[in-house]
Amino acid sequence: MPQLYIDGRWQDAASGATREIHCPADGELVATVAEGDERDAELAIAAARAAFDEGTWPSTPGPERGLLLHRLADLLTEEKEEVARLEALDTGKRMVEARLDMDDIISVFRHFATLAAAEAGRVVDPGMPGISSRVVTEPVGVCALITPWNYPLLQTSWKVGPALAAGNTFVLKPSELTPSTAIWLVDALDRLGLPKGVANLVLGPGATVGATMTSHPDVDLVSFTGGLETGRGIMAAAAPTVKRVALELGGKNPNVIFADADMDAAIDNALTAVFLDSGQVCSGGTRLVVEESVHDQVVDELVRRARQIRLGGPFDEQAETGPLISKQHREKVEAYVEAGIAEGAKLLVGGERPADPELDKGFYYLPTILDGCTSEMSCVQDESFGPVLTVETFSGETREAAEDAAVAIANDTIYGLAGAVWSQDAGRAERVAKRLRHGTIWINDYHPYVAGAEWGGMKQSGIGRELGLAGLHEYQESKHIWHNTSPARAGWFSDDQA
Ligand code: TXE
Repeated sequence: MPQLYIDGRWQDAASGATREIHCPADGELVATVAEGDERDAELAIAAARAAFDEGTWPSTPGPERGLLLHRLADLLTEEKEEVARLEALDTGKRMVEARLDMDDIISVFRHFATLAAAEAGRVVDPGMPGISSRVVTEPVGVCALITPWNYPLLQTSWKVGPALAAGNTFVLKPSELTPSTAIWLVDALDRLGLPKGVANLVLGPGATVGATMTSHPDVDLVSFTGGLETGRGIMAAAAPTVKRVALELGGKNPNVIFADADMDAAIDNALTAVFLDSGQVCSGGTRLVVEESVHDQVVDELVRRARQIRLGGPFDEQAETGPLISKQHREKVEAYVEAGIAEGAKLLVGGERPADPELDKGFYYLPTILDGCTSEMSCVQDESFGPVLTVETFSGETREAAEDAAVAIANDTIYGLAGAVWSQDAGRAERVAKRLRHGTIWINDYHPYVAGAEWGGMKQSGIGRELGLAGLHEYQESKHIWHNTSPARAGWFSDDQA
């Protein structure tokens, strides 16, 4: 079956090229999909442009757009098990995680469905008789949506949900490694009767399909989630035509544990923070920043627990986390750990592939902890995107000095996506949370999020916000309409004829 979806039609790549998708857990062939290039991207952009300029979707009333998103959520609810299976096979993640992702995606579509129906604009009172002034929102236009491989459909829903809610048309390019659930998504939109040209799907490499989408003059907005280097390139590619750009570029997220924390909860959550999904989470708590007086207690327990983490594929019910996405990615993580050790970090556990021969066919890597780290080390500053925890220690003579020391370490990064603070002193936890320069802060928790709250990064973690209200506004233009109901001469220039 062809898998590019352009102008309401399924088609093969113009070149006829295909790509094999293999499960990272065991190397099994999962699918063979079309591999598009610049020509396919051009066709898709033209279809999205025409659907925006001449089609009905941008002017479809908000409640109707919301209804379509509710029906999409219903369809995903019905087909959840199959879609979770597609996601698990492409990514290698466990079914239990893929099912949770589906629940999150359903709530994301419902969130934007509700916002689409509620969007009302606002009236401004200029204080002048006969003048009505109001601010209305309109869709931005053609959106280029580019997504990564770690949470393929979830990250897509954060973009497709608001893009459709606001009345835009789009071209979607998922990661070339994980296309299956994007194919399901556009097929679902087709079955729900979305007008042709509104949703378009082009599979293929970033360097060709992605580059066309981010530089093409007919694209109005680029929303990208992925790596920092790619994000910098996309911003530059979008600059000549001054596109709107929304970027989510990962993080180097501090998990700060004070000595007065609930230790049992803090330690258990520190494991989830970094080792969930093998560390392939942009908001993962990869930097443990722990008060010196409890360092040994915390780190000894983390090492003991990390040794017990069971690795396995999507359908292994005993597994607690899965493989890395690819051979290249595992090599990158290995190089990162080696560099950390060379710079003086102390390897406490992991640092190698598992010995279990059953895991040989997958890209597995053991949960790894590096102690004695400092801010200058590359393993502390660079994103590994793997199951690697670095440990830094702080102390202070006084309560304030300890807080200052923790905050200084936690903010010493070019990133600013997420972080956590653990303390049973609510005042301290709030003070520190306020001072952390990261877009999401958990207090005495790690990882949960809700579709109603904004998500995104400060500093080089990105531009703009997804989810919440701001996540819809990224996809909207504001227009001010000034209406004079009693037109009269401006009277500014003299009129000799009068
Ligand atoms: O991501 P890329 P990669 C981080 C993580 C990882 C690193 C590299 O640190 O190790 O990024 O991963 C498309 N124009 N994150 O190489 O390249 C590409 O096809 C337009 C963090 O897999 O950023 C894919 O669809 N598009 C992250 C998407 O960009 C281009 C999640 C992401 O790929 C392009 C994943 C180009 N020139 C990795 N080049 C997060 N923030 O959650 C590539 N792409």
